[in-house]
Amino acid sequence: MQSDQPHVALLPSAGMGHLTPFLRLATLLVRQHCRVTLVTTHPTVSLSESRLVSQFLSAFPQVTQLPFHLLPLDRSTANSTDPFYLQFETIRRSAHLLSPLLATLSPPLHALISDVSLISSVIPVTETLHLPYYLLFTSSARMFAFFSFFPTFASKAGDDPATFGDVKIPGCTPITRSSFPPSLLIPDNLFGKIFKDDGREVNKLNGFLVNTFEGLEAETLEALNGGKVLKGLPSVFPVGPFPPFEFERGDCGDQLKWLDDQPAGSVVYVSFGSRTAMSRDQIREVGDGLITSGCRFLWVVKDKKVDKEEEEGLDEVVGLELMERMKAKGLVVKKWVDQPQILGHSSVGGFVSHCGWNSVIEAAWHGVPILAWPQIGDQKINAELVKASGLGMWVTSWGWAEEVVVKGDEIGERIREMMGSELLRGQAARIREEARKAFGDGGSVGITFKQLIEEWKA
Ligand code: BUP
Repeated sequence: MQSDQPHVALLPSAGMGHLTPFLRLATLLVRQHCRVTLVTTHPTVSLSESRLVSQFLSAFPQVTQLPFHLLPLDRSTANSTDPFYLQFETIRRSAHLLSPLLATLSPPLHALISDVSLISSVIPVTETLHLPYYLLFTSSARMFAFFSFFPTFASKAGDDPATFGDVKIPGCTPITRSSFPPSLLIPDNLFGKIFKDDGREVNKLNGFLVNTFEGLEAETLEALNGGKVLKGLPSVFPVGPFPPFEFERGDCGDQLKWLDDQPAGSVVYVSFGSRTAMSRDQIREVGDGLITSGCRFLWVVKDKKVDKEEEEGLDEVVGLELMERMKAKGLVVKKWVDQPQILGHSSVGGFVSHCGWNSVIEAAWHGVPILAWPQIGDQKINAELVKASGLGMWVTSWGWAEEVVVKGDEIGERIREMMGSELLRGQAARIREEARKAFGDGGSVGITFKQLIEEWKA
């Protein structure tokens, strides 16, 4: 470790979609010879989170772990049933405990990088410690523009979700009300409250790191850094694409072996991320759709929001008869898979995805076209971008998970369309090239990290 390199603490919040990019960022910082402290919250919501933290810490013994034991949350005072949003709130209400923990670190910190849902609770900590404060925004730059503009937009609409219309963010393609995260349209919802409280404070931070790159989000990055979205907004650093790293590798031998036996580009990979609890009816329509498509497929089934609650097997969740019918062309699993390795396999030619941002970046990294099917949260805003960038297609009429059950025939038809599209394949390949160029020697990732490190050392 070079003694003049900065010491940076990372504070992720909850869920694999947040933890994964934090650990990828930590890896990149270690590679840049930074000293890294990882704040690990206890307890975590899911088993996958604790497993990934252990894998990371074993791979990087030079990283300091700072355990952060959370205070119990009185749930009657937090208006949500979502275990991940409740965890955000638990961390927020425990944040004051961080000051003494961070103050004892040696050598002293040069910066703290936290997750998005923690901003207004972490500001008092960084102010007390006179610590530069950065955010790793774990979604797209487009979603970040929406997040930073939202308080201005909402206050003009009298802070009443019933009156919210489409939002025209200066310099960005407009976002329709139907793409807003549904929780923002529920009055007094916990997520909406955090979103607005944090959004109001963005100008107090030192900067924002986003796992994106010019080749994917040039227009929005220009609007953000050109002062169009919000006057006085601190710099937005496009530090992506974050590639997947060795420490994340999971046991996926069975799936890779199966993929090895399939022709190049013939398999559609289907996953709706780590937080989607799909209904039984919809799961069965997806199964029918996969059969109807005539394509080979690898499908990750999930019917609970949190992995600890996944008790039933595939035969119960999908149904024996459907499982039998799917055997000829597909592999169906109900467990954590190594998605980056699957997407990187030459037999995978398309991805039916919920458009969680990490999944989008992983598809871009491997040049795999996406059929977007957003389920919750920021995913429609990401899906708009997937479509606009050419990385994939999106059937907007499919709606949010809880709104409608999409029929198998239609799913099958759209999968066939994506898998047969030369145009999408070409566009995804071009985006892959852009992603590799950004990450490669002399690319924007290295330049941006250099800039950040100089800023931290100053
Ligand atoms: Br499920 C699953 N294996 O089986 P997103 C997910 N992943 O490697 P999300 C696996 O988890 P939010 C599995 O590669 C990605 O890195 C996947 O993050 C990995 O969506 C990560 O794509 C999931 O951002 O989170 O989980 O819905 O909505 O918070 O972004």
